Amino acid sequence: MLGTINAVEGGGGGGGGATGATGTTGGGEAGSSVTVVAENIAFDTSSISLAADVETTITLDNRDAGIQHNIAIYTDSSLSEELFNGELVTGPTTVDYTIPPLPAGEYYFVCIVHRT
Ligand SMILES: [Cu+2]
Repeated sequence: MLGTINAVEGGGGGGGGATGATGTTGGGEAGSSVTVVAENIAFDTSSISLAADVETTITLDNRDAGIQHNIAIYTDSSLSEELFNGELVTGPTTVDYTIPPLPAGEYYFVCIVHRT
């Protein structure tokens, strides 16, 4: 259960920075909140977009009865540097995680129970 987070500067029309605005095709509009569904030990998406530099909310909809999931955020796919680690919740339930502001860039999210 591994996915990527694109933190993009919101407000549209932000100046193209040194990183270049290569845009993610098919990526949704970045917002201040997003919902991720966990079902059958899998997330319903492998890529989410969040607004950069502001506090955001990720809602986890855990539909797996009796199974614990959460969302943790890391700077790279080796999951060595943790930026956020949400509380584990046992499904079926939903939980809102308040995510601290993330600088624009790419991050990785996982369920720590089901990292692989
Ligand atoms: Cu899990």
